[in-house]
Amino acid sequence: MTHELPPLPYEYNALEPYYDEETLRLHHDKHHAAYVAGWNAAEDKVSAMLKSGDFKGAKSAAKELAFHGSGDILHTIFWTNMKPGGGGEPSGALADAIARTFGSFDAFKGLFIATANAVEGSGWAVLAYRKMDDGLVVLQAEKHENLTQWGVEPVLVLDVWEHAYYLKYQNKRPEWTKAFIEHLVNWDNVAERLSAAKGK
Ligand code: MN3
Repeated sequence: MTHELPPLPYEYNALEPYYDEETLRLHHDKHHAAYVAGWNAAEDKVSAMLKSGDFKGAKSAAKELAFHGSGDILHTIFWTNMKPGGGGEPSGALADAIARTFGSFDAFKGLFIATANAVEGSGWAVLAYRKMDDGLVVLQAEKHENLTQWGVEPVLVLDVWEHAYYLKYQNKRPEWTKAFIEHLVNWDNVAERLSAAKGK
């Protein structure tokens, strides 16, 4: 799949004076575009590895998928999270969920801004929905990813912490991962999870 830079849902000067035209132009046309290009390049690398059977580049490709893919996903959400004449307070179900989780809108706002201000280096503050328990949570993302893609629903996970395999496999993680994929995966469960995540 080729990823494309989504157009802004408003003019470049539409968020003035709070977000200036020059910054928005650079941010969207240069920075966001670079993440889209990086994501496509990383996927090309993966395709090449799958064709050749040479997986030496797997680690760097995974890092680039996480970084550039998350960069595209977060910016795509970010542009639509803003509008001319925005601000104020939410209403309806969102307001209810925020009040239920954080106590009040003002309390949420305090937490969200403090979280954003305290990001170490480059990153984001994120209000996220957690499907598992129908929960809301405020998080930081260092860089864009560390090391996930926002918006994904895990359907197959493999624990490679040593606690997951050390007693049996000691330091031989590749034996553990091989055993997992060849002998342990419940693909019916993975299929069910995928179907549930798709909502059908
Ligand atoms: Mn940015």
